[in-house]
Amino acid sequence: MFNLILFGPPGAGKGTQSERLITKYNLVHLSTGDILRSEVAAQSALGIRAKELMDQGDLVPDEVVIGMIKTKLQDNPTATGFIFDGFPRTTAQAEALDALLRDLETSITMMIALEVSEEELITRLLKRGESSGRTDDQDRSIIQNRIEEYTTKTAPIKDHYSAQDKFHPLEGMGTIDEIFGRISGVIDPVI
Ligand code: B4P
Repeated sequence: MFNLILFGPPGAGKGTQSERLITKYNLVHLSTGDILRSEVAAQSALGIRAKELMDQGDLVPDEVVIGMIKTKLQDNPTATGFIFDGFPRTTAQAEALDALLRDLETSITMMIALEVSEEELITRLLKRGESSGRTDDQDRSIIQNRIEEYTTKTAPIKDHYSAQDKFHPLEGMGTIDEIFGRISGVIDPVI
């Protein structure tokens, strides 16, 4: 199996690049942001609880997202690989993911981290907020909080995968095509 973590701050291009990568490499896309937003839309108990946190730009509790990922892994027993987009976002989530994959007798192949300046992140997210209807993309202070959550709770995960020799930082500025080319350049020799 080929299991990729696409990593980066909010607005780095994880969702955008994942859409292309799943087609090129025939992978199953697991985006915790998308799964949470579908729970919110369905007004499930989980969605109602998550909405308040997401609207403020705070992370949803670890046990909630770990449970979601576990279910999705079980739902896809014949997958040839997964793209994890927006997960893991804490060290506890990274440790849980390692254990879940171990149970399936597989592991993370690599983590690709998209590096983008804070100014560009804010510009991209505010632009998406004009059309997406996403509350968390429309307010500069909420975007700042999401970046702060990333810096304090998510960025340290780099060390977890660096220690396993799986961490690949990449320039995330440029056109979507240019960045896709850079990502493919890291994956193609391995897959
Ligand atoms: P996510 O849905 O993961 O939100 P995101 O980080 O904003 O998405 P992404 O980074 O994929 O956006 P993209 O760059 O593609 O999370 C939302 C919320 O859900 C979190 O704040 C949290 O509350 C919760 N959550 C999710 N996962 C969680 C977890 N594991 N644990 C706890 N809580 C969790 O797109 C951004 C914009 O940039 C788009 O408009 C795109 O068109 C544009 N763009 C992309 N690439 C570009 C480029 N090269 N140039 C110009 N624009 C570009």
